Amino acid sequence: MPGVCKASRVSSQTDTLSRQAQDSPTRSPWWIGAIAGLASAAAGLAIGELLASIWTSLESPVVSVGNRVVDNVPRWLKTWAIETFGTNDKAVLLGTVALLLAVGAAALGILAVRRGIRFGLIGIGIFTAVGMLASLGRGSSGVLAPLPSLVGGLVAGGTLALLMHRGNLDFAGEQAQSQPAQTLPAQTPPAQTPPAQTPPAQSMLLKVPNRRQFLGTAAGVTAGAVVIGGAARWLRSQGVAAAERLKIVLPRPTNALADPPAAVELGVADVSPFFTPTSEFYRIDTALTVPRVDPSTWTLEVMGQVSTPITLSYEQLLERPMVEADITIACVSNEVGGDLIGTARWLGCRLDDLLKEAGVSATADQIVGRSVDGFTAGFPTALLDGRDALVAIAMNGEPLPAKHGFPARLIVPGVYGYVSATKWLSQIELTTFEDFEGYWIPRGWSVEGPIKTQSRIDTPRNGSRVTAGTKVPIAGVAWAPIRGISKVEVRIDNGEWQEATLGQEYQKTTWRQWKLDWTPNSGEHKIAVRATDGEGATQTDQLAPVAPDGATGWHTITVYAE
Ligand SMILES: Nc1nc2c(c(=O)[nH]1)N[C@H]1C(S)=C(S)[C@@H](COP(=O)(O)O)O[C@H]1N2
Ligand SMILES: [Mo]
Repeated sequence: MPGVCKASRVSSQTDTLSRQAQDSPTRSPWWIGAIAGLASAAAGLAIGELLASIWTSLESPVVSVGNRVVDNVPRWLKTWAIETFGTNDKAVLLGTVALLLAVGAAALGILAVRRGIRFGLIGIGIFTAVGMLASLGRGSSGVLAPLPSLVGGLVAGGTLALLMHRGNLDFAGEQAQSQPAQTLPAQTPPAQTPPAQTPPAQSMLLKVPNRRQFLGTAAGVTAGAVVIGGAARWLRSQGVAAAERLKIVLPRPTNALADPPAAVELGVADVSPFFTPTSEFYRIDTALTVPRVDPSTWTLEVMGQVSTPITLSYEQLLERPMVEADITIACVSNEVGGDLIGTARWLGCRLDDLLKEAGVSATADQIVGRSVDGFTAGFPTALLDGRDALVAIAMNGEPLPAKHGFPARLIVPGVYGYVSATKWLSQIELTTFEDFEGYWIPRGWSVEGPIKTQSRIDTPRNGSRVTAGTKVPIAGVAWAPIRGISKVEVRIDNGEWQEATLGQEYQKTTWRQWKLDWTPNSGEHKIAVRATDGEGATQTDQLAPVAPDGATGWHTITVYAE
């Protein structure tokens, strides 16, 4: 290797000669190309991340591509991803995008080293174009949106050129193509031309790959990318900290609710608590990275078919009369027995008051919430029938966490989140169903999404073992907001339906705990549950998938008593 190093410090006048005096293969091993490609991609991506963390309205290229995937995946694939990866679906998607990018980058690097740099540059150009196009989707920040991909692409291309130059790889392709005969000497048995016998003068004429210099530069570039990427992450986390440091003092509600009666809980271990702790509250949204909204510049606009459009700052919103309401919200993608549901004490201003002030035109029949990231969800104006629909700013006594919609979101009792619960709310638009479709509607989900009556067995767990001959509580939750729950029944092994004990009646907008004591005989048992809502309608046994408007069927489990 040291000899090779010296060989690279050859003066340019010998270059022409060196091409003819070629006596070692110019073909670099594949991994040299892979490293060149990966290091170039890392440099480009790090710069893209950095730009996106400095201008928080810009998306990083990976996130842009991921977001366009999210927006365009077919319904079955989305359902499958939620089923398979649960709330990790986002990490899986971003990981997949990153992996494909890495494979592509390595392949381009190999191509560049073997066939010439222009192939690598064309490839980088294609990746850059994809990133730029992807940045133009929902919630795009306008003409600047493609900037992280564009600059990242230029940096990646420049890095590739630099690496190939430093490694003396930039002629390899030409030589290999234009003078194939030069590879012939390599086929000569080494014994006949041992390296030691090569005259020094001749080896100095070679323009041969310089591995040490190449690897040194690649290591430097990679270290730089890691540092820049780390700085980008840190910058982003500072943004969050800034919002949290604001130490928001929550306004007092005008209707301060007492705690729910203790008897809403039945004291059975392993049953969902009445209030879902915020840290365990399910999270579902299309946002690959949680929008970090600065409350000092954020505004909420009420516009569209209204007589007096309103714009509120965060401070002004907090000055409005605030009410508390205990509401169970659920996701339409919740399978029978699933856990995409939770109950919280929400604090917010009443949507009906706000809209009264704005003066909704008689022509409007849809209320659309729009998020800072472009997500939209719409529900009928008819839902403002006195129920506690809120522009919520807090849950369970704390300002909304970023992932649950800080600084404000909509909460509408009785309808699934995808038509109502817009997080990171920036606009409330009054429009018509004819004129506008919310985010999920063109993707095949139902226009209206009333929450279906459901019940779930929390304990015992499906497939678990229980002790025969001892008392085993069967317990869980049932919900039918805003109709309320009037009865829950349990059926064991196709026996009679037995009425369960219910947690104390509290509010129709929340779920109810239920339990039934059971003393199993040894053997396998099937347990099913069904609820009856406050209007006397019993949950259907008809199985329906989550799409297009929510799953139905009885949650049924199998346990083994021994
Ligand atoms: N901005 C935004 N708001 C959104 C969504 C979204 O994708 N983007 N998803 C909705 C859906 S489908 C549901 S079920 C609820 C979930 O709210 P949570 O994550 O706070 O539980 O948020 C709703 N609000
Ligand atoms: Mo949802």
